[in-house]
Amino acid sequence: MRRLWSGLWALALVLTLCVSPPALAAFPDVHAGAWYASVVEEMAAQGILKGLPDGSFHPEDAISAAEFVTIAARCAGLEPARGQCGHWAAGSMETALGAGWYDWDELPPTGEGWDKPISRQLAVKVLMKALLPGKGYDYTAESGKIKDFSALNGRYYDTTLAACAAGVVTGDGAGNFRPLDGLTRAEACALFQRALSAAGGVTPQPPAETERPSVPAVPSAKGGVTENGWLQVVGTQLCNERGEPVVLHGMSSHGLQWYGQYASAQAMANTAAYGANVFRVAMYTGEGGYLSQPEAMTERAFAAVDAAIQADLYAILDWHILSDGDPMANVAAAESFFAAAAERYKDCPNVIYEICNEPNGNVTWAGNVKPYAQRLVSAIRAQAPKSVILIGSPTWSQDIHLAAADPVAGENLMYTLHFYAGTHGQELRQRIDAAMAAGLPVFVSEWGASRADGSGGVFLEESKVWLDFLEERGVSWCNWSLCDKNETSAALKPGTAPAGSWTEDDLTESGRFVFSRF
Ligand code: DCB
Repeated sequence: MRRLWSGLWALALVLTLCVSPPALAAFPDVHAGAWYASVVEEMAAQGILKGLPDGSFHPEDAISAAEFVTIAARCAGLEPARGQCGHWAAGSMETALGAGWYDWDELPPTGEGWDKPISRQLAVKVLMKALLPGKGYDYTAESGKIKDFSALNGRYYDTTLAACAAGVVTGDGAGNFRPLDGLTRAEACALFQRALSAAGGVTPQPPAETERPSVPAVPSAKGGVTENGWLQVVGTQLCNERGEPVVLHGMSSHGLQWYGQYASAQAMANTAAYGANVFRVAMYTGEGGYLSQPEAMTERAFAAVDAAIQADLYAILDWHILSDGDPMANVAAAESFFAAAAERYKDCPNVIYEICNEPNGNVTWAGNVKPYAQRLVSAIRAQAPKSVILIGSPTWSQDIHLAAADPVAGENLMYTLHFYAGTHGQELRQRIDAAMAAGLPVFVSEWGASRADGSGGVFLEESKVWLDFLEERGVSWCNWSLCDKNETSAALKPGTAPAGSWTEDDLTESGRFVFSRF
């Protein structure tokens, strides 16, 4: 009942925003002596607030994320979009997300968390992006004003400190911001009022431009998901929704359990700015990965996929077996992971499933990898009938000749070939030609400019021969890896900040070469 009531309240509040009814007297549940009485009354007088039909205001209830974002959207004059889920706030939420007021992982577009109290740090971010974008501040001066600054997540520094500088955020009586707590409807009104007045009134602002990294932008000739839509495999060629050949180029993450910070929306936007249109999310199974912490790794992998989606990239979700060489060893875990992934992303054209990175050791195609692939293809197909699925092969995904002789039944299946330019050459290239001639669709979901152990070299001459070869054949690829580890296959120099944009100076020899080939 209470939920219904607060939902109605939200609707009434939102629907009456920005209209100009006659000034209202204070709400019966707003007492004249309350600290927020004048703020609420003034906002009511401006027509920004109106009570429920019974005239009440519920000032001490926590404001939900959907309510807060919707009010901000209306104050900023943003047109609600069509809205994909059935929630009453879906239209405003979609527009606000598109305008960059918050990220997918903060408030997922599925509606999850929208009716929960919004945190103060997120509320202030939304408010600042909506009404005072680009507002400056002095870091030392403003951070010194917040007693519990250390409790603030770094991604909210900018907006929180700018809000302090603008006088929008004043802290509680003790000088604390309490970033993770919620805020009441009364407090939210106070925030909106101060931000509106700092912004010069209720004049709608143009939507803030989504932040773009300041790396030299090489527009992709191949296009992202917006341009290409659902992928399909026609013969041996990867094609877009219209059936035109498409080639994907991009980076693979390193192990998410170690270098997850380079699988952020910013990191992906940085590669997209250089022309990448795909990102591979390498979720190790062993070595401290999924098998030892399934929930945490699932969350990280999904967050990375969401970040790729946000950057308009195709996202390869990679079950990164390595020390566990036989995929059958953990087939039940793989089925449950991919069933959950396919359920979550079944309507999403971005996602490509890579079911076993590199089978190795004592495994055969017929005895281990193919039966595994058949089980995983069924598990994924139960949810996602047409998404592209990538299948590995024995010897670290080099034995595509075995797959070509005995392929898995099904549509939109491709087979991975992995190479390292310092180790593998002509022989493997011939294998690709033979496999494709036999009708096998090939995808190079991982290659490195180093030796096969990730170090040595770099072998740029050999890499160039390889990439030219793939280009002539329209074969897609991802490079190992987007991280700052001190190894030659890493694309970033040690210490490169994951949160900012990157210049040529941040890239390693391998990184410069690879990024130039997107
Ligand atoms: C693959 C793996 C990938 C591995 C790279 C480079 O393994 F898919 O996970 O990455 O190729 O070896 C490396 C990282 C290191 C990390 C290590 C263990 O770069 O930082 O310490 O994983 O997690 C291959 C590929 C081919 C061959 C051998 C391996 N091969 N291998 O042809 O012999 O031994 O991992």
